[in-house]
Amino acid sequence: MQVWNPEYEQMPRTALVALQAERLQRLAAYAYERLGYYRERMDAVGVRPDHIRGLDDLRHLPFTRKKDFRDNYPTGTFACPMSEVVRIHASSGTTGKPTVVGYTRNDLDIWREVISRLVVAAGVGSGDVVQIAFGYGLFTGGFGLHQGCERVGATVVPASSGNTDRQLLLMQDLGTTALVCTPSYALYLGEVINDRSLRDRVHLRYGMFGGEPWSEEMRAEIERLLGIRATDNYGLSEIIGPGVSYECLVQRGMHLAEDHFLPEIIDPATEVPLPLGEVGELVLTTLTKEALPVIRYRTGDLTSLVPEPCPCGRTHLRMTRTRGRADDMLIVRGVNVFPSQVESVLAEFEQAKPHYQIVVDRVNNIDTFELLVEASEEIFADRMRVMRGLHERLSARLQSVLGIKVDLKLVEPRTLQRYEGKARRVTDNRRL
Ligand code: DLL
Repeated sequence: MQVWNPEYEQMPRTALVALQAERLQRLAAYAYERLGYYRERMDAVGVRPDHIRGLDDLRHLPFTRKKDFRDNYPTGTFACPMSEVVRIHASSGTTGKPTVVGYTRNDLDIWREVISRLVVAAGVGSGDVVQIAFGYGLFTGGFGLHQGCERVGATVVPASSGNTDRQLLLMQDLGTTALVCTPSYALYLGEVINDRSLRDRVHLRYGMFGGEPWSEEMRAEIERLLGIRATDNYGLSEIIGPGVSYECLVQRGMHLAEDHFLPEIIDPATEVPLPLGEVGELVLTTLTKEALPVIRYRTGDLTSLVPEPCPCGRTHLRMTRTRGRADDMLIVRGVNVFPSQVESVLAEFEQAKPHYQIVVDRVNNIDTFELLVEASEEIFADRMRVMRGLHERLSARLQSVLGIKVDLKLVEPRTLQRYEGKARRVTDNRRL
């Protein structure tokens, strides 16, 4: 298995920890000096940069939240003058203004470096034709993957998102070997390729996916439909974009680029750091960023860090698939429900497809949870009895896993919406 930068990706843990500690010290001083909101918070608890001597001192530093980006909109979070910022990206906030992020030339070099690691870890390199179907623009997906793919010497096709017919044309005519997009879009492309009997005309071998939560079952379906090896890749705009963590071909968790991003897992309620291996909220500190240094950013993403070393030889810790953000969680009749639970249940039923839509509402003060699921072609045709059987078994299983009664509707194949970018499977009509 290829490794892009063995010196750093396979650095012995003791040396890595020493490097992180040194970089953390430098970061604390840099942020204290340049960003008023860190200085105020550190002063408020009596912490000075020279108190930060090792990784154990991280817990003395303040947390950063999404709200800090809103309060300092658009560029009050930048630690250097605009003349040193060479790139801007933004993520569309769920409410109101976008989160604006900036990069110096050095930051772009770091980004290119971590994406190169991601690409090589996924099995892709010089000789591959990589079709990037993430949006190019303010979203970090398109440009983020682009620069690393070029760096490793792959041929990049910057297709951007959408226009499925054109994606398929390019894929066939240019001999695309690796696909980059959200897992939702990969699933859709897989369906279309099979429906149109194009499998013999596309030559995909690898997929580098990310940007949204997906399940192991969905990976299996995408790999089957497209005949590829697919890796999961995690990142967020506030930290750098894609490239924060990436899977190798062992496909058991995503290696965090720990020389640049320092992870912690905390209990989201108490904010207390949890021991290695436990599930909690991922908190990230950037160790080398110049334009937008971030200390202890509360990602809202729930995951755990894997203590065991990876057979691939990389020494950087792996994080497990995120179950989604803490704020994806729906509270329905007082019960906590994650859309990812629905997806795992659907995967147990061969006759149900992984396409679903959840509609939550409140009728006469009672929460309703409607779930639309596509049934497979075979059973939809005219086999009412089989459909009824599936409906009964799936309803019962959902109720036992989710702990609430689900109003299940099986719908015709290919009638629910498909997504070119990140999927939006939940509509919450309650005015809470
Ligand atoms: O989605 C960056 C990215 C682009 C990552 C392309 C990977 C590939 P944002 O738009 O700021 O940035 O959204 C970040 O998306 O906090 C997670 O909740 C979710 N997310 C991203 N990747 C994954 C993943 C990009 N592999 C937010 N699994 C994060 C689960 C993911 N959730």
